Amino acid sequence: MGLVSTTVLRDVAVVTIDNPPVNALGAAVRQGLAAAVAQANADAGVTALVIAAEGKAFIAGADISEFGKPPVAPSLPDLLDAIAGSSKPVVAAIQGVALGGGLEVALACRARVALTAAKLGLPEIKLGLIPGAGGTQRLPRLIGAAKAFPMMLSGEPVSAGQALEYGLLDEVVSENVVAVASQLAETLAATGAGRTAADRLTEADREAFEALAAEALKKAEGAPNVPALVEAVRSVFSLPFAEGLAVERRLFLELVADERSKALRHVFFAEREVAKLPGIGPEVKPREILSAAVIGAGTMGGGIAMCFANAGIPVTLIETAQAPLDNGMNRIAAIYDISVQRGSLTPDAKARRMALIKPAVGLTAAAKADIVIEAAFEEMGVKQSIFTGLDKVAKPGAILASNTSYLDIPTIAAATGRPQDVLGMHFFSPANVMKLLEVVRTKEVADDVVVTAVALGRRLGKVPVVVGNGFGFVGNRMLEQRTRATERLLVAGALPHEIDAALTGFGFKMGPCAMADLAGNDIGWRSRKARGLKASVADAICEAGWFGQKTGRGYYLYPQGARAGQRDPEVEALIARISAEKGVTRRSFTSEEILARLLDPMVNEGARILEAGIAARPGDIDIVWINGYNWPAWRGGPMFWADSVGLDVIAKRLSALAAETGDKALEPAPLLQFLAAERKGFGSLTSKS
Ligand code: 3H9
Repeated sequence: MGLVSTTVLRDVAVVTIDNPPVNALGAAVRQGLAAAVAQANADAGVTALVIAAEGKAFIAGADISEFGKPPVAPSLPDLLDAIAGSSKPVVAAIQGVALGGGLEVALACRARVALTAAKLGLPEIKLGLIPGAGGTQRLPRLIGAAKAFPMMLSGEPVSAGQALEYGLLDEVVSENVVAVASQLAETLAATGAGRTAADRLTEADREAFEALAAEALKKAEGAPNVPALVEAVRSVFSLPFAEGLAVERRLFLELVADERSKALRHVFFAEREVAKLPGIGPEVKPREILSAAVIGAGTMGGGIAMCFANAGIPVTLIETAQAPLDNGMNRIAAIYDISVQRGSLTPDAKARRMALIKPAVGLTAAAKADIVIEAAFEEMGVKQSIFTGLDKVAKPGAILASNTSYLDIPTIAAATGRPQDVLGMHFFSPANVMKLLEVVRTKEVADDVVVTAVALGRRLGKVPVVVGNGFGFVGNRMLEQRTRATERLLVAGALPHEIDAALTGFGFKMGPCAMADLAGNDIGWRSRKARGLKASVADAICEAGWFGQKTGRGYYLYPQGARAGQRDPEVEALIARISAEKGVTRRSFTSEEILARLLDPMVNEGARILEAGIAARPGDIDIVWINGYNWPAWRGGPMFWADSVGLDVIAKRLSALAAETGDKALEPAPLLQFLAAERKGFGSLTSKS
């Protein structure tokens, strides 16, 4: 059987798509559908058509991997013209999700029937696009622009019930969707009935849409597809259908070619690829996790315990003494209280979550837990003694995880007699908010432990990325390069606000100086001292006691607890003094130069991480940075960004920086050099071709 097959039942041609996993509308499906519709129209024994699908999805939309490639006929708009222009009524039988082009197929039909569990949406906005096969024109005409626009703006699907209420569906059934759709198709053929379009486009609807559009444009923050969406939908009130379609098509094609949509499409696939664990097959099943224990009730441990409680998993929060335990529990309660005050959590839900967190003193409380996550002080001796203790009390088969940010997991595991059960689970602060979870896989750890940590991460609402063991794993190892680059820039002539502005201009929420002030400059200082490292400016700021927001000053001034820092003339003078002491003649840097100097060394480190097998794929690195460090998704992550700049350009800039600073570590990594040289600089980290 091909991807599209037709069965004629009585006088209705049921055209069924079967293109696993999600029935995306790739070229072969479009061709199959076009042929089936043409054939049914030509068949005198057929009076009506049903478009149906096999599998869990009706149609998940256009095949995203085809975007940006040479077009193959028929295009989706042409196919939908054929469906909409069918002389015989066509009814969609929607048994699962109908998304993007999938919903547009259904909209081109004369009527739509769906199963109760079906969901319908136009998620193109999330890929930096707008619907491009009539969605912006047909949906407002069917349900009114005031209802259609928010669906396209949020990209979130609606339930079948909601769609019925909107008038998007004609019928919702709990079973036999194809039979019911066939019946409806026959009736439509017999009566010649059909919905009259444009009846929802009233003046009141236009006014409601314009109000929503004005608000959306205000919040668009430079996203090019929001104005495009407004323009396309607005045209339903001023242009005939065919001209509106042309407007939509033009805007869609512009957006498909835009680097920002390319980046978001890369992220879409990278997010799915990251879930595939190299060398671990589907036969490896996760261990059962019914309860957990977290060691350490500090900010991190408390946040991790909240993740479990939020997911409905009972968790024991363990400390060495009652006082820090009470502090930790109070902090958790206070965080939940803020959510209650904001209205995002009911008092009942807060009580249920608090009841799932059981405070306890002493490691023996971890005895029954299926997984124990250690979030104690970041010092090897402390971690080892905890793991030795856990080895004595934890039940056989329990997973023992360390939340360390930097330390060597095999050394921690060696403190136990069960290294096969030990791995890293590195959460990001605040742990109850940040999506990233680095799952650190050692050579010794059992595959099912890795699979369990990943599955658990998803249950906790995280994006788990499996990484190899090595100082700072993926995220912090690259962050360290950015931190060093910041220090170099400060000494060379840039000021904190200039460095931060370059990064916020790029799309980060915060630059490195503001970030350090927020996290506390003393954290990096302590870690540098422990490793015998120096950073003249950062050290001097800490020596002055300027630890950041918590002390009212750091790289910036924070008068009266202000959250946004102000330039500090004293800090700027101190930086100038350090440059002078080093004999550096300060010079000014453009934002572009600052960006290159901050990000190129990160890309270089990313290449080294790939060489060492610490990350399985470049896309994994991008997912780490987007979910753990606020790298703007529409910039695709550091590896995608490197490709968009050109690896040859980055390699050249790194060589120049290495020569200028005399720092050999800044020389382009072998992988970067190789890819930069390949095909005269067109080598790519993230492209699959
Ligand atoms: C569009 O339609 C534009 C039109 O308006 C105009 C065109 C002219 N294409 O997510 P999963 C793959 S834009 C290609 O893990 P789930 C996915 O990569 C499109 N591939 O499953 C993965 O592959 P693999 C608008 C796709 O059950 C596999 O399917 N539509 C597509 O968790 C399973 O995916 C969207 O944005 C696609 N469209 O969730 C919907 N969709 O196994 C995007 C999925 O090799 N899709 N794949 O890694 C989704 O939201 C989810 O995939 C869905 C299933 C909810 C359908």
